[in-house]
Amino acid sequence: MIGRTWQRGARAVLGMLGLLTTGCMSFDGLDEPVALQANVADWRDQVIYQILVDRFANGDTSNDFNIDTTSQARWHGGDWAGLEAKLPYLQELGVTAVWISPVYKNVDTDANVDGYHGYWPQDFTQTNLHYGDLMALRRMVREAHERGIAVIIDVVTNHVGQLFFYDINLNGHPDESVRGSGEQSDVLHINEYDPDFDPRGIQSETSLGEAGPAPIIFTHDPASNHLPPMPAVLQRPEMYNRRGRTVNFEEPDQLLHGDFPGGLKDLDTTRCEVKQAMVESYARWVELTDVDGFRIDTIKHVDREFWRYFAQKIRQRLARKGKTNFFMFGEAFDGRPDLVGAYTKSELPAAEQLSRENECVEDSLGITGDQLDGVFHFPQYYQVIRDVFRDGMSTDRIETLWADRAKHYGTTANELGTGLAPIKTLVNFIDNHDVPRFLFEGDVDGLRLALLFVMTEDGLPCIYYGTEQEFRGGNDPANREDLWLSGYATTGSTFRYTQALARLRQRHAALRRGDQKVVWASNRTGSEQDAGIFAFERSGGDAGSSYALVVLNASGAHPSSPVFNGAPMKVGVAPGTVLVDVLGNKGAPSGTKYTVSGSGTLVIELPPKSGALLIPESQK
Ligand SMILES: [Ca+2]
Ligand SMILES: [Ca+2]
Ligand SMILES: [Ca+2]
Repeated sequence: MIGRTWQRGARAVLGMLGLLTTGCMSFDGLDEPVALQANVADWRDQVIYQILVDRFANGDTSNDFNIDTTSQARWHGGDWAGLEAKLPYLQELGVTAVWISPVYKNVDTDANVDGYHGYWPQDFTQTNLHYGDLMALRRMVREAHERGIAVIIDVVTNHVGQLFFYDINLNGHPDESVRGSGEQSDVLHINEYDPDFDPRGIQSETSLGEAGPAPIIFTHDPASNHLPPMPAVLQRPEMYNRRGRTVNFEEPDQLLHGDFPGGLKDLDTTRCEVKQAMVESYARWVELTDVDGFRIDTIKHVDREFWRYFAQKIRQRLARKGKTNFFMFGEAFDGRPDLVGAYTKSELPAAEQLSRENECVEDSLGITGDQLDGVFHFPQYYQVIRDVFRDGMSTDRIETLWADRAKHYGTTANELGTGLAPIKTLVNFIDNHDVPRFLFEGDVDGLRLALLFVMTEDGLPCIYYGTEQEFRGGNDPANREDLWLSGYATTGSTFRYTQALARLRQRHAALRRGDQKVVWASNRTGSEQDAGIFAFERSGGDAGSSYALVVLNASGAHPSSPVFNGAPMKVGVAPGTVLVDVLGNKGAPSGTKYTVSGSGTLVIELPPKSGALLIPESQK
């Protein structure tokens, strides 16, 4: 029954699209492209909202096959039609860009867990039928654009889903084999779907010993969508690293070339065919839908040369077709700013390596050093969102993090990119689908501070769906709640607070485009004077005369002020300037005024865990 439903859906889509590709690397003849255009003038103006499509809104019950809403690890029924219907909700919140789950066809279910998240690619050329067909995706994107909302799709280039096994014992079947007696030798369990890493490649073995590289065998189970990958070039064994499962992420060979735990088969991203297939697949999704950017999964598990090729060839191809200002930002799940920032720097490889990389180039545009336009600010997640706003550590951690930014992140714009240096378009987030939600261990006041911070600092704020509804799920999958459980209420205090911040960010150019300067940070904690205070100004840069001052008290212990040993905070506006708190906090309502003293200092006291957003009265 369930299998038949799936096949009916698959046939319907194939029928609609015309025909299935047969040759390798052929994507032509499938569908009509749409007119591409740049829908975003300046990415710094955007407020991104992250959506797990399966969990956001269910707008079409005809695609609800295999769903089980009683388990967090199963399909729940959300789709693009649902997202389209809820665009007014996002508009009301102040969202200007959505980042959605990967759009292609996924492994449907594996080992009793479903591919509802979209990170288990099977067919890069077709839509995930749980989310809808190509027309539904196009309609949603078009409707979003009409409402001034850009669309970013999630892309995976590191791996495919659990699509083959290593036939280690050469019997043609996927086995779980056990070796050793436990007396003279260790007992060893070997799962042919997910054997441990071997730097030589997974080896086959018989009773006589090793017998050369283990063949890989693709599985055929339409009911769970375990089928050979598409495009067909990915059915060739040499397209994979075939070294088995990563057990030590600190070991570079394993980090880059091991199968991601769960049996996600690692592509050989140094091969021209793989590089070209990924550019072809993902450029095509843009050409079919006019989406505006890529959020790129697991970048630190992919060879660096791949990012040069992928980013440059995507930009060149899309720009030729009218899609400029395309934004590509990556996810390196790591707290080290030097590692994360390295993907945003222009870095030409040594001559020999460059010449090898250029062998994959089929046009006249040779490889340069350019990589991605931005990255998730994971170091900030750990060092600020968690340490300062959730756990109350000293605010000089923020100053330290910011001080080193120019050293770690790219400071020049990529050719044919967003027109902005990556250091200006870091993606600042509080929650995402891979970490426990802030409220799992933090409190609402701390969450508000974090929201104030990411919505006013340099870079792009990214709100994870449900944060505005005060969802508090823990680790994956508990942090992937159904948004419909909230009733999409727009009256909750955190929804309203986020909305107010988004509006203020739109109104005041300083909050989007101004340079950033720390005017107060403290290494004190607990009951010490000025503990928890952090203050920064945004002005200058591309903000004209717009000015903003943000003052936070992250301390939960006591009211605090930016003053230490009698020396108050100095600010960058003229003596006598009247600054207005346009946000309001627990201690003072919106509209409260503060006057800069004759010596350029400002006196302000903030209750525990609260913040103020100060704008000159003349600019209010
Ligand atoms: Ca549905
Ligand atoms: Ca076997
Ligand atoms: Ca890899």
